[in-house]
Amino acid sequence: MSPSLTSPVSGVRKSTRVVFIARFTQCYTVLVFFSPSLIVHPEEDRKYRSAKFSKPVPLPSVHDEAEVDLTVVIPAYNETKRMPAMMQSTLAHLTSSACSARSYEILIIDDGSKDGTSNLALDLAAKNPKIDIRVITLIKNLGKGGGVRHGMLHGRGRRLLMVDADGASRFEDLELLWKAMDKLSPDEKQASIAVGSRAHLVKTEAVVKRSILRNILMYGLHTILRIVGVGHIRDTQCGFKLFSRGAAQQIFPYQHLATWIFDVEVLLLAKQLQIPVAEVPIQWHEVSGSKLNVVTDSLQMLKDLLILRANILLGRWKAPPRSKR
Ligand SMILES: Nc1nc2c(ncn2[C@@H]2O[C@H](COP(=O)(O)OP(=O)(O)OP(=O)(O)O)[C@@H](O)[C@H]2O)c(=O)[nH]1
Ligand SMILES: *[C@@H]1O[C@H](CO)[C@@H](O)[C@H](O)[C@H]1NC(C)=O
Ligand SMILES: [Mg+2]
Repeated sequence: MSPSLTSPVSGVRKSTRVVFIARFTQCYTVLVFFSPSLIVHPEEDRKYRSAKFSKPVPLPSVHDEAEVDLTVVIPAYNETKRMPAMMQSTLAHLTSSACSARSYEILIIDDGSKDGTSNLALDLAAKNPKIDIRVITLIKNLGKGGGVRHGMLHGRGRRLLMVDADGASRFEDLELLWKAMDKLSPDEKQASIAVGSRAHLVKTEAVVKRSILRNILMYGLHTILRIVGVGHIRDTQCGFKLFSRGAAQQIFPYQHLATWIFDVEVLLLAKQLQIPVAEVPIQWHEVSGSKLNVVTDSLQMLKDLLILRANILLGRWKAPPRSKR
């Protein structure tokens, strides 16, 4: 073939390639600009108060050896109204015969509340001096994901449970998650996860009673989640999830999102690390006073899902496999 025939073609190819690279670089720059970097907490955040210590003392790390069987991580933002009842049922179960063989601690992470949530939590700690209730007061409000992550990184439990402060889940259902995790692996050093699921409630009163808008958004979210890659989990957003210490060590240091979508990131990291996840149907009832703003939080969620998907596709966000550390 004569060069005069081939050169224009390769010239076109070259210029489209240049345009593509330029576009890609632009998109990449925009992504980097909008992506949050790993959360770094100020010194004050890495301390706790309790019935024993009214002055803040340093928190231990999840990378230390476990000291208790269970850590209960409660993210709380403006929760003075809803937390007392939730704590009552939590303590009732933990002090019942079902848990008598289990040592535990409770971490309440007050995410920069404006309503005295920390004081309420400290009162609860003072009233229950035999129970290890630790109150962590974050200086700045980060979002639920930031609160949960912080608790998970500073728990001493062989297993760590995250649970909402509103009491929407039935705390006794911890036993269902516990048994499901026993089946995956009784060894806390092995990474395993058991998540509560409300999928079986979708056609029942508990969910139908929610506003139409919330239900439409729920179905929309599920469609997007399938695209994002967590279609294998039927209910990603349930606020009742149990992690083995091994799983918490491998996942939470690498969690970027502090907002509502953090559950999806955590489950994607688990999938990438091939950590087994059991989904367990649990009881749930809607509690009024939700902190979720349907309109603004939905837009934020959509934005976070795009950021999450793009960062994972490009390999910017990942957790190193255990063997490589
Ligand atoms: N750390 C932290 N926790 C928050 C924030 N907003 C809400 N939470 C906590 O997240 C949990 C769930 O919040 P809810 O307001 O119950 O959310 P919801 O709308 O009921 O959502 P569902 O329970 O999934 O239906 C509670 O423990 C809140 O205190 C926040 O800004 N920071
Ligand atoms: C938290 O409480 C403060 C003060 O009462 C209020 O200004 C703020 O809007 C509350 N935030 C939420 C999400 O309820
Ligand atoms: Mg709730």
